[in-house]
Amino acid sequence: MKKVIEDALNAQIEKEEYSSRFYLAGAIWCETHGLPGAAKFLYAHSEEERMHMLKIISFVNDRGGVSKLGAMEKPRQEFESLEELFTKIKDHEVFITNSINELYGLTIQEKDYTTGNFLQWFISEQIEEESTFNNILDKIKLVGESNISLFHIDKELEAMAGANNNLG
Ligand code: OFO
Repeated sequence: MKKVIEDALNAQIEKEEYSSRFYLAGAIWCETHGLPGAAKFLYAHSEEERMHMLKIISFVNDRGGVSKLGAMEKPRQEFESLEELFTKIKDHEVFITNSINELYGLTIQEKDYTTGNFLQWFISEQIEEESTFNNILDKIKLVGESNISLFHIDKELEAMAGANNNLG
């Protein structure tokens, strides 16, 4: 594996690890603000991000590179509301999509089609994640944040956490 690709994959490993901590911060906020269903959903998503990180680590190591862990920035832990939290999550996923796309572009430029092929899974995953978080955010905006609305959104997120237990 070329050094330039190895470095770019290592940078992505760091972003996925950050994503996992970011969702963990969101889960903690929900759990301490009376939203156990949303917390369950975000804890599960934090695990999912860890799986993304491990997927890349294993690919780098298998292809003759060495995975490197970066210094982690502490994610934000305070949010004004559930809407603000999910807006930040949606923005973060757009950032990750752009990062994966750039990485894919680099593999084309470097004619590393093996890594390009590996990244296809992440490209599809990002389409799915952006759509999931857009839908959740639309729902939160639609119903508002009265106690009864939050109660129902929380139940819905809890059901989604149960349905997404096959973490990929
Ligand atoms: Fe949210 O998909 Fe990885 O970062």
